[in-house]
Amino acid sequence: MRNPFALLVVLAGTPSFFAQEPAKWSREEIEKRVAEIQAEKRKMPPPGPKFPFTADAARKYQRDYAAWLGLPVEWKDELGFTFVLIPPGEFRIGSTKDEPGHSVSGYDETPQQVTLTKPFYLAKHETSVGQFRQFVKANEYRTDIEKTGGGNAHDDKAVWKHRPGTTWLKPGFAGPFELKEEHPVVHVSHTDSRAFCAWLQKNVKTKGVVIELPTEAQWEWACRAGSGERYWWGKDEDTTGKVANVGERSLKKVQPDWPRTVMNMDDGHAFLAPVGSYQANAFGLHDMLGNVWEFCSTHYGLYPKEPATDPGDLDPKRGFAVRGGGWSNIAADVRCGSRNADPPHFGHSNLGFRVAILLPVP
Ligand SMILES: [Ca+2]
Ligand SMILES: [Ca+2]
Repeated sequence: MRNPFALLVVLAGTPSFFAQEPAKWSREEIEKRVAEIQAEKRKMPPPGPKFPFTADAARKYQRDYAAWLGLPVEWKDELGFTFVLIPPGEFRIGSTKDEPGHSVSGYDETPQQVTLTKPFYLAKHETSVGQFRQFVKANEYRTDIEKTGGGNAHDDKAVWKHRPGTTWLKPGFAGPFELKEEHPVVHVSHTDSRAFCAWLQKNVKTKGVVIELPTEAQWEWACRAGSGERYWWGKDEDTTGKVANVGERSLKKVQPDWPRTVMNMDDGHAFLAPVGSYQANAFGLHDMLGNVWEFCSTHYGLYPKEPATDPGDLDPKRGFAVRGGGWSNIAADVRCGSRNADPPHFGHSNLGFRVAILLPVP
């Protein structure tokens, strides 16, 4: 090629080009920049689009907000985590009564107006087995499920129950499955997830930078990426098999006695899929819906009627919120508004977590 830059220009015009190459920032550099931002006199941030907004508006707002902060939209840390900047904003959490699947599992989804005032980084993927392995090695950590002799999984008749011997290394699926480092970690409890975040937090030097699970409100805002519909991709159930790993024909194929309905399509994975196997939402996050349910930092509870700013815990007597549905679930459980809750030491073969970095800016 006569002009070697021509290819770069062509590639740079492709939206996915930069998305595939996270910026070369280290965690130290991110923290250093956060400390600088705190010391600066900041002008007004770019205004957020009015919710609901399109995928294009979400991407533009995310880019503009990152540029305003002088931080990357995406970067990769030493442990192989890619983080994506989620700008702050205002949205409607929950779903309306006429939404098919609304509160189908008995959990409240009454809509509430929510404002998030701070940007944060959210892991582009669910935490993987490989990442969790590094944590276990570094801390000689034993999970809650290892201590209690097993988590919940389906038996060979697909009955969901406590299964002795299942762990994060032996998920116990009732069909052929080979666990890889790229699969999302399961059979980890809320307590284990928090211990993992606390381990990452040890390296943080900048005051106010907190590595945590996302709150339920942060999770749903990030999942929607502007969508006010049932799913981040729109109002219709998936029929392509390309956007989320759910319970569908490939599950029934390897497990003919599966007692529950599956979706009438093929997404190529009966159980866990390697993280990032499906399309990302407009903010660049993979598997927010499907693959595994994800623990949030906050307790489940009824959404208050009044609008809330940076909402936290709801009902401390209830379990911790888990979100997004997973490989065994069907359309109604894998909506942006779907909720569930689990106690702090419980884990199962369809539940993992995703890490957030909370930023004390602007
Ligand atoms: Ca599937
Ligand atoms: Ca998920």
